[in-house]
Amino acid sequence: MTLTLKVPDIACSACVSAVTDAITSVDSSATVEADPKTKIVNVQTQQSEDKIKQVLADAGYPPA
Ligand SMILES: [Cu+2]
Repeated sequence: MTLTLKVPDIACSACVSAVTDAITSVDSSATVEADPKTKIVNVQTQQSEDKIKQVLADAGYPPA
């Protein structure tokens, strides 16, 4: 499934890397695109939306 999440705490490319690593740690086949300007994260994943939101929150980037 494809998720579009707003993650306000993404501020730079290091944040993008952290978010991407967090998601791929639970779904190695996930595709993550995150934009520090819009704070939008697009995720293609086999995991549930709840799982991805939980992972992001645990990584310090809670979705809005
Ligand atoms: Cu950053």
